Amino acid sequence: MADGPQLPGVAGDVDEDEENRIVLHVDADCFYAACERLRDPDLRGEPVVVGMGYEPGETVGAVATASYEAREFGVESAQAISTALERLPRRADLQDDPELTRAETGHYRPVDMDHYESVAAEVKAILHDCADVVREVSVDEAYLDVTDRTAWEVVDGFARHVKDRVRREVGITVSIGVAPTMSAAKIASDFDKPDGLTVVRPDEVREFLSPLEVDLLYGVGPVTARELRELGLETAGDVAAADPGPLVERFGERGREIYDRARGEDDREVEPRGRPKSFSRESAFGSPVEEPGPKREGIETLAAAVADRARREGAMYRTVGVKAVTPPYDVHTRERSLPGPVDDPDLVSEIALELLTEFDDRRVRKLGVRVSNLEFAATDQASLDGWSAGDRGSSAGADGTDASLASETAADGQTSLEDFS
Ligand code: TTP
Ligand code: MG
Repeated sequence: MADGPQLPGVAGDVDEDEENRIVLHVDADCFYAACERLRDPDLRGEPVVVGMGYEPGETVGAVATASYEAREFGVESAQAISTALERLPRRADLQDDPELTRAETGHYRPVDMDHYESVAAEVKAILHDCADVVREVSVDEAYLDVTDRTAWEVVDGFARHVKDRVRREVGITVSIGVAPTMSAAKIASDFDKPDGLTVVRPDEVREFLSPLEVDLLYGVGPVTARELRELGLETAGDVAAADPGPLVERFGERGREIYDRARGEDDREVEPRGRPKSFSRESAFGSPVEEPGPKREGIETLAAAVADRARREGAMYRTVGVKAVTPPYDVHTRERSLPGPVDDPDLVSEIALELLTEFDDRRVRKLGVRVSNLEFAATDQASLDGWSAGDRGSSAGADGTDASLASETAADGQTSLEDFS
């Protein structure tokens, strides 16, 4: 009976810190369809399919996404549009077919990335407000490290607050997974979709993963999953309990990774994106505007906001651009480059106004200003990186089924967070 009771955790401080990282994975629910509902409230509660190629005469095309009501009919992302139309005919074709009932039909909408990116920017601004470290992975998906903002005891409330803010301020729902690792958080966000919140505490990770099908593990697509099954490994728990030797033999380094992930081990840190490539801001009019006055005022406000943001980030710019969206939804961009980088808000405004003159007698529904060709003060270049491939943690991504989206945010780095206010 020499010493008093030992304080738990004194020994492995470092390990414990790692174990206790709190990672949120946030993923919007049926994102493109949710965006369509924002501008057309009649679509709420209805089956909605967003995709290409459903207009009469078109034969090729695919589903980008389907609302959860449309998924009930068997419509899903990446499906041929012809299959989707068989399972869920268009509401627009209702009167042509006496056999059809209204309840068997759905609404089809074309993909409009410009609109979805505007909505995504609003969501991401909120996420950046809620966390110091945010990694944007795709247009509707991000990881947040919130270790310094909350604690495991209260993280449910924290995550609910994030969900509430997005719903109130943007009008769409997101699902959130909370876990001590990125891969478990990613799986958790998908666990209870839509509008889900799943918290996996550090001592629950193995138990949480164990019953899941191997397809859900990071880096496992349909082909790998089939091979794992052939080895008798059906669930993450099977993989976790297996001898890693044959896995490494069969799949190489990736085999080790699959094994680690199945055991809940993942030491990747949430790293923010590298330097933004541009700063932009855009704003929509309530209805299309033709008079030059309000258009010029809009451009001046946007130019000031963008220049201010660049200055706060310590960035100089060499190129100034404007965007004008004319009805129905035609996007025009114009830009001009300077001989060298500047930090000059008046010049941004002046150039943007000049570029706008081309649209003086056109109706516009939305305007934007962008500065690009950025140069940052040399001092804090240390964090310059973050364009690694293989970012997408989803098993779908690993098999390339959703390549169409991987580049959405990558194309412009953090630009999109600033868009639209
Ligand atoms: P996801 O987050 O995979 O899908 P989702 O948001 O529509 O639905 P969920 O509720 O299951 O998260 O992808 C985000 C958006 O990316 C999606 O709304 C449309 C687009 N997308 C494609 O264009 N093609 C695809 O194959 C997939 C999977 C998505
Ligand atoms: Mg989503």
